[in-house]
Amino acid sequence: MALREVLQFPDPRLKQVSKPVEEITDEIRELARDMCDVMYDEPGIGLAAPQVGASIRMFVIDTEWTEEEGSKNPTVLINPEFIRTEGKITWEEGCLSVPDFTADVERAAEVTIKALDLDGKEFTEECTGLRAVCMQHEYDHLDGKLFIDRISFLKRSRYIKKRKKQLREEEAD
Ligand code: K1U
Ligand code: ZN
Repeated sequence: MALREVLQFPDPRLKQVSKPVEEITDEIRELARDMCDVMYDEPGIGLAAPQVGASIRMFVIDTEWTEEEGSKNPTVLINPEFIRTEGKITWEEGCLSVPDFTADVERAAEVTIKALDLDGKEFTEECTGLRAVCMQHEYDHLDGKLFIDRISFLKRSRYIKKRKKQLREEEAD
């Protein structure tokens, strides 16, 4: 089965604020499955619905899986909300929608997040380290924000210039 395409910066759809999921239908369940397939195929440790062109508040995350280990344990979060954030941590982030770039980003070091699962059941999770960072990164996608919106003006401008050149060269090929 064909995988859904991951939208790339500067696609304007990545800047939209996503809408809450009103009802967990079969279509939503299928989208969540497709998003997991894309996340493991890329590979990534998270993926938000807007990255595959669906402007709804849902993301998937699996910070444990590695190609070598092979055991997949994705968490699907629908209509997520942070109910606690504490401390500060700096992590070098990347993004499947921001090709060929990583940068240090400061985030909360510990978070508690509340969300619905695919059965519509509410759950909370407390996390730290990479998982906390990834939760915040994916949540940002739901608000139309990318990690490059959280770095200095100079670093962002340099990346945008490099990306525009890359796109011009791709077009010329
Ligand atoms: O949102 C995304 O595009 C996924 C992104 C999530 C993320 C990475 C790093 C810090 C915060 C959030 C990625 O997964 S980029 C790829 C990546 O980091 C990775 C891929 C394979 C193994 C380990 C990491
Ligand atoms: Zn991302």
